[in-house]
Amino acid sequence: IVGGEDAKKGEFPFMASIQRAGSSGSEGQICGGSVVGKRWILTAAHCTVFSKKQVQVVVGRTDLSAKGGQVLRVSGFAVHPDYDDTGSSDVALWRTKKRIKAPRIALPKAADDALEAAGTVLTVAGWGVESSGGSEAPENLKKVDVSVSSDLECITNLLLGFNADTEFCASELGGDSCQGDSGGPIFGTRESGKVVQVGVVSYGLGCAVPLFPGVYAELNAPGIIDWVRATMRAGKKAGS
Ligand code: 4AZ
Repeated sequence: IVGGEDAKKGEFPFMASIQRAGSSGSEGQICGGSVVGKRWILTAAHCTVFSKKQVQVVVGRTDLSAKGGQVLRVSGFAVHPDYDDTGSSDVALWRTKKRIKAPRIALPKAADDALEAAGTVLTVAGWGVESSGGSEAPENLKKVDVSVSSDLECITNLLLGFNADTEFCASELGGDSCQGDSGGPIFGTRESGKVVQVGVVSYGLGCAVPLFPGVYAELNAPGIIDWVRATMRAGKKAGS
């Protein structure tokens, strides 16, 4: 996360860190994720670059170098069938071997489309680097507020393959998601006060580059949320 600030301990209990198996602290951090089911972690398709034996998921920790929380191995991945090399439909689900002892974040309903309107302020959290091309990732979870971009504000991302049907953009002057935040959630708050995940950190041209808002996979896009729900319903048959 570029800009923003440290998350407080326990502030985002649904956050997951996806890491190389056997690593400790932020050293093996690959991607972010979110707890969406008893055994399911939602992340980006482009985060499934290692085999299931090479990864672990850490939940229940704000400071990755601290003790506590839960370290889980995964029994399989399911990658969205429409994921392609332009980065469209960049969502995947990882099934954990054991039940996850952390609360889940709510997935969006149709009415939550309102949270994707241009100008809406959403929050993105992660353990990614703090500047474009940065090498050292923080141990403590960070968060930053970003505003949903209009289609016009996002037009520069067409150069990168932006697909307005399944993705949205969001930005903040001096603030953005960045490398290592991929797969993590961007979320907003319903009028009721309930936190709901709106998207998944996907890609961008650098981080916090003016005129290039960060790009997020849009959970409420046709074919995305349905696939997430159907995959979880299919249970352990999903993933490989
Ligand atoms: C990355 O490399 C990455 N600012 C993720 C998000 C953004 C840029 C890069 C968006 O994983």
